[in-house]
Amino acid sequence: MKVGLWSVLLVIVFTQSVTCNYGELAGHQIWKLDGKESAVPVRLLNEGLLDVLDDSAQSPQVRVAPRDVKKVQGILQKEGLSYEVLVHDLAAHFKAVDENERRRRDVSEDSRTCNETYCPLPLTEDYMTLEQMEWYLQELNETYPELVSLSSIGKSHEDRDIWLVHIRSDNASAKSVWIEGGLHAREWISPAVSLGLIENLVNDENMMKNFDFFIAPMANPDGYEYTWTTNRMWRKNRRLNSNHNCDGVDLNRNWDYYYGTGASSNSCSEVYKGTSAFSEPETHALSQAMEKEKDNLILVLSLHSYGQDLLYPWGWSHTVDVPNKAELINAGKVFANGAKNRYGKTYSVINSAGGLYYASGATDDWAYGVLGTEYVYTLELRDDGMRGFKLASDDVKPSMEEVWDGFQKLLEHIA
Ligand code: 0X9
Ligand code: ZN
Repeated sequence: MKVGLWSVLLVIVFTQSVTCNYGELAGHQIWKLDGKESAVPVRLLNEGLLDVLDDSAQSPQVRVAPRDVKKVQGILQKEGLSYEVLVHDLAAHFKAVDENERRRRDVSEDSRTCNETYCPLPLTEDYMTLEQMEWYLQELNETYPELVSLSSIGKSHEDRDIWLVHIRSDNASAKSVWIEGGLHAREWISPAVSLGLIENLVNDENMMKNFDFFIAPMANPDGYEYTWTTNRMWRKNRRLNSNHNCDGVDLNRNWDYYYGTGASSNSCSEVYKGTSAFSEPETHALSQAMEKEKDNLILVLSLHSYGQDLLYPWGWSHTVDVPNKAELINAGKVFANGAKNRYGKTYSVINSAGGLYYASGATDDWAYGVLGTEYVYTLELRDDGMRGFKLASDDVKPSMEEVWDGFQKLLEHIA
């Protein structure tokens, strides 16, 4: 009897702890819009009226908060755009998805809990909490003292460390590769794949012959923590803006290159650019650390989700081409072919602004335009829209594997 009661309580505690990050999403709807060519979704995104989830798809999917449903309906009607409601209540939808996942995997809260001496590190099997990631990085540092150095390159708005992993080459003329993960909080697959790349790299001597690697797997720790505790769909950092109804800055609109031309000045927007370029401690820390390596950098890869696209610059303009556009497409296809081999997933090589949407102040444009790095991409990871940001944990391992495959081919090509 006692055992029975405990199991009921444990299930309740577990269910509550994994679903409390949906509270703010009650009544939020997901709509599929007609009209890929329309500029309306991005206009409404800038105005803070909706959240564009995947604009590369044939029919863009957007999230609309209950307070904005009527207003957005009216605007779409006026613009002659139709839509279909895919999800009526995102909180209820996510709970149902979790319930299925829980039945399938029988995850226990123990698999997430660290104590002073032990921390479970699922790595390829599940998304890790921030605590688990930090534990993993410390262990990595201790296990490979010759090869790896771990340093904090700065602090987030809420005073968390932004970690940089340096995996050293013993070749003095090696070029450097920079990988950024987790800039957008809800894109959980991004830090997961970044850690997967680290794990593969430290076990592969070949790659170190030609390249030095700098990897910041968790560029937005406050936002990530917030997606675990409070709002699973949080994208921005945790800056408290002067308008307290709407906090956060989009860290991929805050870099100092064509800052503000394709971003929002409205703090309620998911693409709010902040008060000035590099106003945010996270982008400030990342850019300073990148500057130090700039003379040697050959590749900058910023990991995001979702869409399965490899985006090349520019993002600030779709009429101006980068000088080495043909080679970026060529090398991008080498990545995509490599990534397709194992599981048949297609990654499309497209221009940021033309193929996705016009947006400035992102890591990629800054690395290309200011640092002058030759190969620069934003990689939008799995999936193609079925699960979106709520990608199941059984996608973690195959995502890591296919990106590793593509990444190796890309580096062979660059070398
Ligand atoms: O909008 C973004 O910041 C990226 N897409 S995401 O869905 N992960 O938010 C794409 C950024 C592409 N690069 C530029 N526009 N410069
Ligand atoms: Zn992103």
